[in-house]
Amino acid sequence: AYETIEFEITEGVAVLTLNRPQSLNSFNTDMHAEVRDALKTVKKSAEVRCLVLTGNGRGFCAGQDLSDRNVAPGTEAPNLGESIEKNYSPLIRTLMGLEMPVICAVNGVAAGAGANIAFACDIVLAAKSASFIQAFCKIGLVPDCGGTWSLPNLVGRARAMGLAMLGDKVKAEQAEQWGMIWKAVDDEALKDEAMKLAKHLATQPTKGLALIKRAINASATNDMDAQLDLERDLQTLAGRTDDYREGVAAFMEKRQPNFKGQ
Ligand code: T3D
Repeated sequence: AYETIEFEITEGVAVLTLNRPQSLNSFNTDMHAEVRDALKTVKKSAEVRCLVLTGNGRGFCAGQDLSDRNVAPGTEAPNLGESIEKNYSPLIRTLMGLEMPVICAVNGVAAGAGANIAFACDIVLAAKSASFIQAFCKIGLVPDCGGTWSLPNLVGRARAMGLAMLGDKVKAEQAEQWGMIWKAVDDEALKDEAMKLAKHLATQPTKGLALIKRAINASATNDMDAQLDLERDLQTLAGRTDDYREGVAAFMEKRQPNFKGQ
């Protein structure tokens, strides 16, 4: 059993809940290891067709646990690059590479790496009381977990620069208005809405959704010409799936499709 997270799989949906509420679910090495392990299960499982990431308590995730970084004057600085390389970047690569939709249900404050982990997910729902903070600048650091890539893509350079340099708190509804997230929802409705969406997505053509994710993510760095080529290649793959066959057959027969995720 896990100690720093909760993890369960029901009806094709894996739910990974960060569970160190006393420190607003900040990451220590144990939590990194347990998240890594759970995501390995998600990746391997034939049953899972959607992942939900959320947190327990009043925070979603406050980034790195800073009590592990409080070094005495005169002693050697921690090697943060190593920590990024070993823990944070692989987590982002895994979430963005998972061949299924990843929903982030942001239940409370998402600060530092916590905010940028949310932005690496495919669909972000946030409780109206939740907020996003690029806290890095306040302790002399640089946004990580892909924030310097995802933020300008989401909100444009001017807002990305302001958010990263000032570390202002962006409330969920403003995050929705700015296009940082999919939707802000009432606090009490967050879990239900996230699960409803996840269960729906888990019945959809998973391979097709995974290809959509690849295309949209690649668009941030591709030009139109490269993107047209990529769409051709991905459509070739999509066109060979059983779910595409089923989708067309169901349309022609005027019935609901029964997608298997294959
Ligand atoms: O180091 C590396 O490996 C490199 C990678 C870095 C990635 C990063 O994420 S760096 C950025 C680290 N995160 C932060 O700088 C955010 C720190 N937290 C905050 O600024 C505030 O806690 C919040 C704005 C998120 C929330 O504020 P508030 O007032 O709602 O709550 P609070 O009272 O500050 O926090 C509640 C408790 O959680 C408190 O503990 P206590 O006093 O009740 O015992 C607080 O110390 C603890 N907590 C919150 N964030 C962290 C934390 N403890 C350790 N590490 C944290 N990041």
